[in-house]
This record gives sequence, structure tokens and C-alpha cells, in this order.
Amino acid sequence: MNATPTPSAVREQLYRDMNPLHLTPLWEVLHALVPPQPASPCVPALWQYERVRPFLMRSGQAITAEEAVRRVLILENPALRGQSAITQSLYAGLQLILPGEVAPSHRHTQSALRFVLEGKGAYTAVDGERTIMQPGDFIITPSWTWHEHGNDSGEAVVWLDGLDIPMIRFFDAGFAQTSTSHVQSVSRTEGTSFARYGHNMAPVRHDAPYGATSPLFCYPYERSRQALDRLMRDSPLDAWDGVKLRYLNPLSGGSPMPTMATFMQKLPPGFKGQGWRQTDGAVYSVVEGQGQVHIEAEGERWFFEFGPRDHFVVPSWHTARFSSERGCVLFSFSDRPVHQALGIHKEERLS
Ligand code: GTQ
Repeated sequence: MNATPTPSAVREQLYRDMNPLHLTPLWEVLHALVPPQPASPCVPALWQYERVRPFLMRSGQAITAEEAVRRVLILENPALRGQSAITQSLYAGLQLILPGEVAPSHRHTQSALRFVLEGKGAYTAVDGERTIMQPGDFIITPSWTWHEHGNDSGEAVVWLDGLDIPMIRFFDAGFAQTSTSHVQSVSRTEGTSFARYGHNMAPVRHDAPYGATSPLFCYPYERSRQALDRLMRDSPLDAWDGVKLRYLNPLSGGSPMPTMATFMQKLPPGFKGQGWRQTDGAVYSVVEGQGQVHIEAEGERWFFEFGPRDHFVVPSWHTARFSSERGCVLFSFSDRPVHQALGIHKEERLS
């Protein structure tokens, strides 16, 4: 006589029998699919510039910018190796362009930001307008605009690339084209977009030329730095962020790109910040000064000491707090506009 099969044997048999039909039981995965709070697979990580730079320079000897198309070392989240991602939705890399080189013209649906780390005199050309890059400048390449990078100066130039590559991959919405000409012809003089949109004014008959993306290609460091210095002198300090400003699309008041928000903040000497966490994982680029970040999540802790041109990532829903003995300036970017568009952005500030 056959014994009645146990419930678990009944289930195992069910799973095996329906597997060829590509069916799988929700109840085995429900808690992981709909977790009580964000459980990012990403981990916090720090890339010290002095340790990364020699490899960047070696890559300058290993391949030309032209052959590489973009000579970039990707900052891969240690928990997402092989995915070209620093968070689940964002890509970051350090791009090197040597004197005389050109990274040829192409366009893609992915949006890009550049944050200049080292060297000056390289340019990025977007849609017929060149922008000379200086350290600390924040530069954008709107989705589907032709862009190339060149370096007519005598020094190596390095910048941080931030792109929404993993997000666009998730949506299977990536298109790209290579231009037939390496370098696009210049159709506007340098500074045109800044004159049109960079002074709290806009042409009377403007039509947002890049849709939801800012028409300003370059947000110069000098301006951002002046604003932070001034606010640091005579405005109340935020206990979590010091003085922190977000970059704007001047036509909409929203983020410069629909998928990525960018920020610059200053922490004064002696700053000991309070902890916070938010659903948008963020990538930081240290502009000036020194500081520390303490990060924790689910009982695990990380502690990074950072200096100029170091990069670090604070994943979603990890609690972070900053401190700085000597003061510092930090640039950062995240996928916050997408969280906000979906109505799922959440932030907690601990006191
Ligand atoms: O400069 O166009 O780091 O297309 C990755 C993909 C830079 C760029 C990257 C890109 C670019």
C-alpha cells in the first residue's frame, strides 16, 4: 500500500512537472520579490584615485582613444562584477584622453554626464557646440545627441563618466549610431548654450531643444563653488548635508537629465554629520578636501576616508553619515528623478 505523499513531496513533484512549461511558484520567492524594505545587492565601495590612476595611464599606453572609441576604466560595484554597473541602475567610469587624441563622434539613447577630475583643455562637442573642460566642471551629453571628445591641450585629461546604461538596458531601449565623420563640424561658438540658458534667462522663443534634458551643456565649477562658499558663510548649515545644492535644468526646474540628478555640497571644517538613507543609490566624486563616510545596513558597516578625486558609492537604503576635519567639496549623482517620477522616492534623516 502506498503511503500518502507528504505536502513537500507533492510540491516538489508539482515543480518538476510544470518546469518544462516555464512555470514557477510565487510562494517560494514572494518575500525576496516584495521585500519589507529595499535589499540592494550592491555594496558600498571606494576607489582611491592614487591607486586607480596608474592603471588609467597604463591604459593610455595599451590602446588609443580612437581604437577604444572611449578609453574608460569602469568602476564596477564589487557585488555586480561583469555587469558594468556601479548601482543596479547607474554606470560610472573614468575616461582618459591624451594630448592630440579624439574619441570619435557617436550618439546613443543613454544620457551621460562628465565630471572633470584632472587636466584642462580637452573639449566635448555636443550637437555642434564645443565646451572646454576644466576640473570641477559638470558637463552633460543629452540622449541621442552626437558627441565626441578631443584634447588639443598638452596634458592628459581625466573625467568621471556617469551614464544611465544599466537603466536603459533594463528597459531594452538602447540604440546607438556611429558617425561617418570622427569630428562633427562646429555650428555654434563655444559658450552659446551658456549665454542662452546659463544666466537665469532663456531665449523668448525657445523650445526645449533637448526635450526633458537641460539645454545647458556645461555647469562651470567656478559658479557652483561661489554659490557654496557664499551659503557656507551666511546660511544655516544642514546637519546631514552641510551645504548642498542640486543642479537644475533651467527650463524646467527639474534635474539636468530625466534619469540622473546631480549635486554639489560643501562640508565645513569640523563637520560631524547626522545619518540618512534614501532609496536612490548615489555615486560621489571628491572635488576638494578630505573627509570620512560611515555607511551601515543590516548590521554591516563600512568606513571610508576620502580625498581629492576619490570615488565612492552609497547604495540604496544604506545609512550614511559624513564627517570632515578640514572640510571638503563633494559632487554626486543618482537616479533620484526616476524614483520621483514613479512616486517611490523615500528618504529618512536620523537625528
Ligand atoms: O563618452 O560617449 O564611459 O558612450 C561609456 C559609454 C562614455 C561616451 C562611457 C559612452 C561614453
